[in-house]
Amino acid sequence: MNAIERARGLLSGVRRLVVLSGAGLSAESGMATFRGAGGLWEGRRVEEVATPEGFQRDPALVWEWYSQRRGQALACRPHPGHEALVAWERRPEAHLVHVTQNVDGLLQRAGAERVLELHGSLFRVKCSAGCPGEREDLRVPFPHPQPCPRCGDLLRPAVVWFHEMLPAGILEEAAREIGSAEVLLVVGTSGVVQPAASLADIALGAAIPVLEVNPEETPLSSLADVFLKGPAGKVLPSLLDS
Ligand code: BJW
Repeated sequence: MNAIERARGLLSGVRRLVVLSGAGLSAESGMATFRGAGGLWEGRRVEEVATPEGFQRDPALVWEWYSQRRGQALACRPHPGHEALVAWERRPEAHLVHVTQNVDGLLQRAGAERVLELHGSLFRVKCSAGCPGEREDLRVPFPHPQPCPRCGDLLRPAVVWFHEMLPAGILEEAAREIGSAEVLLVVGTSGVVQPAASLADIALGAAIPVLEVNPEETPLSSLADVFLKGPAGKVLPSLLDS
């Protein structure tokens, strides 16, 4: 039996599926991943654009970067991998939850309904001084600097930068969903950024089958029940279409 047949066997009869995704899920739509050749971090100091300190130092530079990323995301379209996930989610009696590190909104644009955005969204803004609440903002380019209507401090993208906590309660919710899943499907993440990377440990520790889709091996590949080597846009339709 080959890997795809074994994976399909593990999915057979399953209702509760959690999909833990990363930048690789959006790669075939045209979004750059972060790490590796041609990645967003190549030739760039992460601290400049993806830390609270970087934003304090140069908010205009950071906003410019996120305006470009918004524009890029809006120009992309979901691909057959997203569509296969959403078709599975729409099966009668299916309970599929997406736990995604992606901030590009592509899963939602494909029609996904239950999406936990661990690292926030390119399309929301919040107060950099911590006033509660976030609001949707789809403008490209983003006209900056914009003051928080409550306190006058600067608005910032509602994404999670390094050294920041994830949105309140989201990690616990993701952990609960994974703990009660019948299968965990991990797609397109290098698995190096914490705490998202550790979520797969919950499934491994509870003997919940873990399937991984990625063209490259990751630290999870040798631990997963089935490693499906290949791009999401090809592997997911053949894994999930019945
Ligand atoms: C394909 C494909 C195709 C290609 N099909 N696949 C413990 C130890 C050490 C450090 C830490 C630790 N705990 C916390 C830290 C610090 C830090 C961290 O993890 N650092 C590591 C890098 C070492 N974590 C944090 O700071 C987190 N906060 C936190 O822990 O708070 C507690 C705390 C408070 C105070 C002090 C200290 C701690 C927050 C992390 C936030 C991450 N934010 C970013 C930016 C979001 C906004 C934006 O988009 O600009 O999130 S960084 C970036 O990495 C982004 C991603 O969501 C995240 C993960 O990357 P992802 O998605 O895996 O992408 P890649 O590029 O790495 O991988 C792509 C994969 O796709 C590859 O495997 C390809 O092969 C594959 N692929 N084509 C399928 N077609």
